[in-house]
Amino acid sequence: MSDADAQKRAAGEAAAALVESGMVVGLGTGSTAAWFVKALGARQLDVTCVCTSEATAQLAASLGMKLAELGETREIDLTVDGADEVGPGLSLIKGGGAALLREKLVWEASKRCVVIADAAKVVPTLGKFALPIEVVAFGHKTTALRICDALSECDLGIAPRLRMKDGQPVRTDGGNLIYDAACGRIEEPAALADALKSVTGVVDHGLFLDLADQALIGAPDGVHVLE
Ligand code: ABF
Repeated sequence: MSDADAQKRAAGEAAAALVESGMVVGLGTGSTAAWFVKALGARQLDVTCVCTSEATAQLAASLGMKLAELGETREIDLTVDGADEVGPGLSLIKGGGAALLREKLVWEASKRCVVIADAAKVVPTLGKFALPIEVVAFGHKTTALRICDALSECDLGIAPRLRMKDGQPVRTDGGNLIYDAACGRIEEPAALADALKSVTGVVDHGLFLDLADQALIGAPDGVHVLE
């Protein structure tokens, strides 16, 4: 197991210890979140889980965990999820796993959100990881041109790239497409978030601002808590 994997596992297992019987729990997506799901499943608590992706739902179901659709339970008590970058004030870039929309919907329906990550994800400024932007498939190339304009208005003169896999555009669980914008440095995340959401055809983006209550960061000397 690599150092990063060991750190992801430690963070995931630490987050699983936060869960109490009777809770409604949001389950994140990605390899770090998978460690959390496995550790939670092993505890065999009486919890109801709301998943942020089909992949997570399959993993949770395979572990015999009780699942419910978003909106079919009382308010979610705690959501635990990974991230691609953890920046100042627990600002995040998410969406590397193409699950950002369902993730953000679950996060915004949760009383408390805890992000789990390995140490390399912690950055002084967001943006080195290309910002995922989810767009509807219809007319996506024209939407990408308008995204360019929005980025330019934020002094980010870069062109977003359609995310591809095996020669085909990546589709989200909801059937949308993902464009990735290699911003480099995002000095004004809130302004960029507003600009992107104003673009017709953009469903959402991977900037998670003022949504994380705490971060559990796996590091060589243990798990650090950021708040
Ligand atoms: C998911 O976790 C995504 O939003 C994010 O891209 C991913 C991070 O993946 P990993 O935990 O595998 O590094 O929530």
